[in-house]
Amino acid sequence: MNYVMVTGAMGAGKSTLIRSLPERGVFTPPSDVPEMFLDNACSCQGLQFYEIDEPTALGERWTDWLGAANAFLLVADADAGPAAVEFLLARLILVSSDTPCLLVVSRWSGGRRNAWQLPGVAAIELLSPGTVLDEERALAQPEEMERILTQLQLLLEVA
Ligand SMILES: Nc1nc2c(ncn2[C@@H]2O[C@H](COP(=O)(O)OP(=O)(O)O)[C@@H](O)[C@H]2O)c(=O)[nH]1
Ligand SMILES: [Mg+2]
Repeated sequence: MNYVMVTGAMGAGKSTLIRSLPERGVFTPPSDVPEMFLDNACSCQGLQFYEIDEPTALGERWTDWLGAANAFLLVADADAGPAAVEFLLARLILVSSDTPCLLVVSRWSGGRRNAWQLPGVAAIELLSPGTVLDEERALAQPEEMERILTQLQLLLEVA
């Protein structure tokens, strides 16, 4: 089973991304990790997605959950800039340097894509501002989600 840890700063767009996955199924927790309360997790196309926000990922208590990931999906807010993800990225590399990291830059409305080519990032996907459902929630475009899922599967195949 392949586990994808969705992480990033608070408000970056992690929950939006998980909510936008097509055909969301039940999450099966990895074995050999302490039982923890996840506020967002699901399966999709054979992948198990779970959200861990930056402050939690930086702490020691969830280290096993970081180690359980077969891929990291690091969500960054385009407006915050690449420097804002460097600290968390360093932590991911420290815990699991062989685990591929897909960087998804959310709310992308154009700019210098190359600036996001950070060390430790295996691939970058840009996610444009999706559809706003209501004041609290947005939803990404299905074609963009397909693109992200394809890239993830690719990274997992070569890993
Ligand atoms: N317009 C727009 N709003 C977004 C987008 N992604 C997230 N948001 C909004 O930003 C807020 C935080 O997003 P959320 O996915 O909950 O972030 P999380 O803290 O990383 O899980 C929510 O109000 C979302 O509706 C986006 O692509 N476009
Ligand atoms: Mg969230």
